[in-house]
Amino acid sequence: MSQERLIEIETDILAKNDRYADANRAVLTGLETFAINLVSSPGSGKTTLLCKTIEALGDQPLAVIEGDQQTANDADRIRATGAAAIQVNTGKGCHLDGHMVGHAMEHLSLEKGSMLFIENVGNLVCPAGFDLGEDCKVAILSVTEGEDKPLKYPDMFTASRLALLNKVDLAPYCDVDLDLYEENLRRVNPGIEIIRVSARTGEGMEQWLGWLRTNLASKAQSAAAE
Ligand SMILES: Nc1nc2c(ncn2[C@@H]2O[C@H](COP(=O)(O)OP(=O)(O)OP(=O)(O)O)[C@@H](O)[C@H]2O)c(=O)[nH]1
Ligand SMILES: [Mg+2]
Ligand SMILES: [Zn+2]
Repeated sequence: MSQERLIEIETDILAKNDRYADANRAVLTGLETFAINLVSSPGSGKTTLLCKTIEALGDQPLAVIEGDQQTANDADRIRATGAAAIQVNTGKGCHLDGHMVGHAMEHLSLEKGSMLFIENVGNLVCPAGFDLGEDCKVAILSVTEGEDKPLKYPDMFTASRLALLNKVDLAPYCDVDLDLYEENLRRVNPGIEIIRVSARTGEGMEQWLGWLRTNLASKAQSAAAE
């Protein structure tokens, strides 16, 4: 296949995805629901952090869409907290797309004023390119991954509004420089917000919960103004 034809197909796929994403966004705006697309490499702690977040949010209405190539493990872990979760298995696919998320949303009865957490497939590359109709991407980077990851995978960190620097409880054992993590995140995205957290010890959780509540409130305000 020629290079031009490949580019044509890729452009078609992304344009189609954007139409599904726009439809999802319209539904979410109508519901004044704040949707975040959680992106990271495999094992950075997305599900663990989500379970802790759900427990800490108490009676805040919310739902979760879980993306993985195989297994229902993560949706099962979320449901164990009492929250509603839909698992999407992408098979050979390596990211969620707007169409998959639209179908998953049909199976969730989202209340007005909810938070919708979409845990993407663990992959620091293509989830950056696929809009799901979310309000923002939140990148999770754990301290065991290496300070250079934002420089090596800049698209993901450029596309994210917030970076959660997770597993800070492990920092003393890993010979890492947390300031350098932050410096490299800001080199690729000067406007990125950063919160240091530990899903294990609860460090930083209050700040993260505050960030979620503030963003939900501004979503409700802007949705009401539309
Ligand atoms: N020490 C420590 N371990 C953590 C922390 N957060 C997650 N973990 C551990 O990291 C491992 C991976 O966590 P998961 O929550 O499954 O990671 P994930 O990003 O959801 O993984 P995938 O969905 O497979 O991409 C588990 O063994 C967790 O217990 C943390 O803050 N500190
Ligand atoms: Mg997970
Ligand atoms: Zn992919």
